[in-house]
Amino acid sequence: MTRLIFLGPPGSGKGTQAQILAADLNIPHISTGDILRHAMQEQTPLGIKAQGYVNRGDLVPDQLVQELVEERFSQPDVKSGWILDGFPRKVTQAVFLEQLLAQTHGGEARVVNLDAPDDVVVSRLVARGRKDDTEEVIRHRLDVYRTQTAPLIDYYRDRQQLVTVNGHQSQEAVTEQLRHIVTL
Ligand code: B4P
Repeated sequence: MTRLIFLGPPGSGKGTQAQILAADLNIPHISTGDILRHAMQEQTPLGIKAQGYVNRGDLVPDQLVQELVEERFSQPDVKSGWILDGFPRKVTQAVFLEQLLAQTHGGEARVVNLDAPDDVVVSRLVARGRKDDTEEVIRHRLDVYRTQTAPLIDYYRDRQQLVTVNGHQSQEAVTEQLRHIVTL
């Protein structure tokens, strides 16, 4: 069964690759960013609480994101596997996820660390042009990534769950490598 977590700086290709692979494998693609943006668009209580953080490029408080992940993992489709994209983003979230998985689906996830240099991710995101894709907000998201999310690389390496893939290649080349990894 495929259980994958995508780590990496904003713009490294997490969402892009997670979507392709999940469709290939016919398993859910769970993107906390997509769920938060949908909630913001619908102006649900979660969306209203999250919007300031997302638009500034700050992490949304753990409790809000953890509740939405817990709710998503209570749905039956996750029993056949899943790809998590954008969660966990902090060690506290990783500890939460470990406990949640122990209670529900058991088994460990593999963690794909998609890596790409800052100048590459900035130009990709500026070209995409989402509301939080202005150069100033992107630079802030990169700082947040370095201070809060990058420690997860060592966290998962120590647990022997980590595989690193160079995200600075064509989309097709990255997909090819990931397809290889999921068949191992
Ligand atoms: P996310 O939605 O996770 O956004 P992201 O990190 O910017 O990356 P994304 O996955 O969308 O982009 P990708 O690299 O695929 O997070 C947004 C915000 O939500 C956060 O800032 C935070 O506020 C909040 N949030 C989410 N999860 C949270 C959590 N767990 N805790 C707290 N807050 C949370 O693609 C980018 C662009 O690059 C695309 O245009 C794509 O076409 C292009 N691209 C991809 N691969 C390419 C390649 N190989 N070559 C050329 N271009 C490529």
